[in-house]
Amino acid sequence: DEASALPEATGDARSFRDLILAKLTYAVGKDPIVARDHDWLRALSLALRDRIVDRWMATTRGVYRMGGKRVYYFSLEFLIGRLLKDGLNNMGLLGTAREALASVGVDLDVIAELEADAALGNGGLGRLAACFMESMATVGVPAYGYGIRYENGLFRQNIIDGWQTESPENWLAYGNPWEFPRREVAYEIGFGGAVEASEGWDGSAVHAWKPAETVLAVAHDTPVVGWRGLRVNTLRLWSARSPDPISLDAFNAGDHIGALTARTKAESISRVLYPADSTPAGQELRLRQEYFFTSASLQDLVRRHLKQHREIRTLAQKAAVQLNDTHPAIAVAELMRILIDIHAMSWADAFALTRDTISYTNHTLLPEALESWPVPLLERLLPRHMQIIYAINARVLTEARAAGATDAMIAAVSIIDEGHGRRVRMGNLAFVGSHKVNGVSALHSELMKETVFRDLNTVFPGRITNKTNGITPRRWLMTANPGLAGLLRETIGEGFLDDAEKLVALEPFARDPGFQERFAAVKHANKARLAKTIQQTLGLRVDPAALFDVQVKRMHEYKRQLLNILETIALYNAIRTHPEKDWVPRVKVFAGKAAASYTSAKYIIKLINDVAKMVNTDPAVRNLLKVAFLPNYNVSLAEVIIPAADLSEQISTAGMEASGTGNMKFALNGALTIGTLDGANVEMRDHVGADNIFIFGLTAAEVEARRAKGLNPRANIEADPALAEVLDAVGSGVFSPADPQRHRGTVDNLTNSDWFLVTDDFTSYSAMQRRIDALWGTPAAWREKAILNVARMGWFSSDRTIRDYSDEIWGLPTVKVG
Ligand code: 26Y
Repeated sequence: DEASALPEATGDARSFRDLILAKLTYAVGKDPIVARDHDWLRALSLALRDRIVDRWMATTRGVYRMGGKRVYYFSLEFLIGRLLKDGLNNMGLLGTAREALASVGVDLDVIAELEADAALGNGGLGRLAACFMESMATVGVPAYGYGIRYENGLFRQNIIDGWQTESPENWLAYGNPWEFPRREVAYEIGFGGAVEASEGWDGSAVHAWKPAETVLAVAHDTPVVGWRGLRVNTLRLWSARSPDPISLDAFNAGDHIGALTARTKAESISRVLYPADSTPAGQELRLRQEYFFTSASLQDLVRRHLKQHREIRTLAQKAAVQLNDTHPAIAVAELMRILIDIHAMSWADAFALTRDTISYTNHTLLPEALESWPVPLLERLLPRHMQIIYAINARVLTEARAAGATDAMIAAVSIIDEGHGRRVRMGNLAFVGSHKVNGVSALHSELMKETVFRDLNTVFPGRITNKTNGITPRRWLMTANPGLAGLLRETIGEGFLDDAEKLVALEPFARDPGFQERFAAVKHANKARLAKTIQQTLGLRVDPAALFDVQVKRMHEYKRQLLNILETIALYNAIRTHPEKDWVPRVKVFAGKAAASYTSAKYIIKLINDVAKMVNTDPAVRNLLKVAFLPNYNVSLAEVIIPAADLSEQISTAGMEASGTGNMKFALNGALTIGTLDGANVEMRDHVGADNIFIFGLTAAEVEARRAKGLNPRANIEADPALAEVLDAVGSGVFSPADPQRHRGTVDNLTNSDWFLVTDDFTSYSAMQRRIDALWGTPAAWREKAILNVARMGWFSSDRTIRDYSDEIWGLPTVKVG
């Protein structure tokens, strides 16, 4: 019969199969003979969760007994993606689960694809938080991630006739097998109302905030398992609930909708992720989200501390709060409020304790991305916090004066921006309330000292420190690229699994023809898989033998997808004019979401799709060039695209990309990088060697100098006939014949202002692409460089980053794994 044709599970796989079957029966409520793929996915996830929970309890108990310091990572975003394969891999159960499922006729890879992609973040900052959570569990940092359990994460991007449209993403539609709702862990979060001042026993002023409105924050815990399952930490996400589910008075009076408005308003706080990652929303709901999760998290950790240690004064010895950008910066005022108003601490003691507890990571220098809130809004929503902010500011400014600050410096270090209708600068608040403030790459941290925080750095020297970003090699190498991970294991042994820097052992194989062949075969298989995805989603056939040239990331003018597509057009023109040359076949892959309101970024998406339409169907191109814009870029799609790339595009205007982390993922997977000296690209060049990365374009200093003296895009265009031809074509509607004016605005903007220096860097970018073509013609030389990239990228493991934070910011010991 059919069942006997299935492979027999043995050993561990047999007991795991039994656990899966028990979950299917008793938790999912399905008989195996009628179970569908989603049922199997749920059963498997619950079975894995059981195994994780055993370790979770052991870890949590151990941490409690040790009585040591815990890290609290406060982030409005956690871009986690799928958890099944990564969890299985870290628990050492990937093979076991595959065999267990095969024995009941189910394909692990098929059901794993059904898991929702948890997109509770926009891009780099949110994904960094997810990598950090995994690395903290791996290196033995007892940590809690704190954030919001958005019901709807980042929007789904649809491409309709080449235009982006957005629709809601419903990641909870099939339930979430990983989380544990903790209805008993609920905190009251106040908004509005007034502050009552009275006299304390010693004559000092006592402040009591009486909020007008209260929302409940309910905890949902997800275990986060580290490599080899040695430690499991907790991601605690807050969901907003109304204390009054319904207004019965309104209901009884016949107002059935009005009876629910208070509830709807309260619950809207955790409804949806703000989908912008550079222009602050500036809206009240966003500020509510920020305060909601920050207050709940601080209440939670203070309660945990007091329960165990009984004494609030030791908080900084037992808790390190890391602020992921300014989004939770209100924590400075909220912790002060808790210490002073609730625990009756003196101002000086409270401020010292706050500063010793909190530290802050900055992720951007873009002035328009720095959060600031209008004073009247903060005053209305959080009146007590506004008082505390004024009081902090007065003391900081006094300190600054004493240190010899000029009026200009005072204006710059002030938490209140008096220049733009009185606003609270959240970056300054976070800075003065932290013992350490870090940037995310060496260049970015230096620029922080010279630009946004120049004067704060003078008043508080030594506070700014660098912690170069990293990525978890478990998800981004082992899970995403099992072919490469397997080859590496056979070649250099298992050491690199526990310590990514051991990848250097690969260096001696870089020129080995046999190894090169096997390395290339893995890459080819990954490219064939991506080619299949491209065929399925776009109906476009691409050749896995072509050079796969990839730019995937959020759509932003400073990331310069426009530079890439303009150069693609130049290449298209050149192929048509010189069909006799031996062009390197290329596939240009793009993916990325634009914020819904970011019009110019949406036009760039449309331009890429317009170009794709023409190039992909032009017989004169003879398949030498294909352009693919893959819709709905997310973590799961990244896991397919990145291992398949030959060339990684990291071409931001120098000085504007704080770090980048996609750059690291590509290089670790054996892509060569074409990039500017921006963010972590600089350190990547130092590690992989200048011969193994293609650096072009202006430096950050040169960009600054050109902007200072005035940009001259017209001169740039005149000096490069190929560029002039491209802009003429785009501007006159060659790629948009039905609407010739469509891309006029994009071209005019480049010609007249070009803030991102696309025309300044075009010529050197284009020249570098032709050098890359030449190298591609010598496969042995290309492969050698690619292998050296893999060998030398270990330092960019987020395990290293977390050890740096532990040593230099949190004051925590870490463990070696394996
Ligand atoms: C204020 C609000 C609109 C906002 C929301 C999200 C502002 C910024 C963001 C997200 C920023 C972000 O993702 N920044 C990226 O952080 C990465 C991790 O450090 C860096 O690698 C990357 O260069 C930086 O752009």
